[in-house]
Amino acid sequence: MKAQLIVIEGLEGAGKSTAIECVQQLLQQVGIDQMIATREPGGTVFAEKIRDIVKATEQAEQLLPESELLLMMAARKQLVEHVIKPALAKGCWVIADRHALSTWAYQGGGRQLPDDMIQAVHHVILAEFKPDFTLYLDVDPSIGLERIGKRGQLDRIEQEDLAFFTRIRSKYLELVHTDDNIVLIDASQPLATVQQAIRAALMAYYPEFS
Ligand code: T5A
Repeated sequence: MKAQLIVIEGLEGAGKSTAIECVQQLLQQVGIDQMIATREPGGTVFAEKIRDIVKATEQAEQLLPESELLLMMAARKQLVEHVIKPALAKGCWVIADRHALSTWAYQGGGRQLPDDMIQAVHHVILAEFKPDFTLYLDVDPSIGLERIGKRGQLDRIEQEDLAFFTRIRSKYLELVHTDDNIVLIDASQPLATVQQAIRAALMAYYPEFS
């Protein structure tokens, strides 16, 4: 079977890190041993530097939404060309913690940048490149923020108000229904139930796994 790009999306605290482990376990169980996990922004030397910039709470000046959009896209371009495409080309599966849907949700929904601006930059950077399958972990922002609040310091984006995250969730929900390759998982449920739902969604999408 051709190597696939599987993306995990969702708000902060939705449980993406845990979901990635769950996907990795299932792939191993069905005999896929060549796989890597990526995160966005990040995953290459330059993309990790961009990650530091966008997450830093100490900002010498306000990072404008348009600049944030371009930084996210620059990080993605580095990752796609230097890591994701080469991995897929040699038959290695890629499990990604966030990808382009995050930009639509955060910079589009959260920052309220117009769709045509995002589409224009997206097209320049990625053209027709897209994930094979996406799991969107849906959680009310208040639950996600409560989960991450327990780990202490919040980064620049995590410090935004509830309305910002509510707009992001609305955008995710709008987009999920426009693409058959995206499956919504109710991530407010107990961890074991979420993991069961993730496995079921993957088995349904990839009948070869059964
Ligand atoms: N961003 C990113 C953009 O604005 N635009 C873009 O284009 C891109 C790509 C990335 C930031 O950049 C933004 C989005 C982000 O703000 P990040 O640190 O990678 O920053 O942030 P997140 O991806 O949101 O990572 P988080 O760690 O915050 O969220 P996760 O990975 O979803 O959460 P996870 O798995 O670490 O879980 C958090 C806690 O909840 C518990 C876990 O055990 C953990 O303690 N938990 C549960 N508890 C109860 N029930 C469940 N079902 C649970 N699931 C998890």
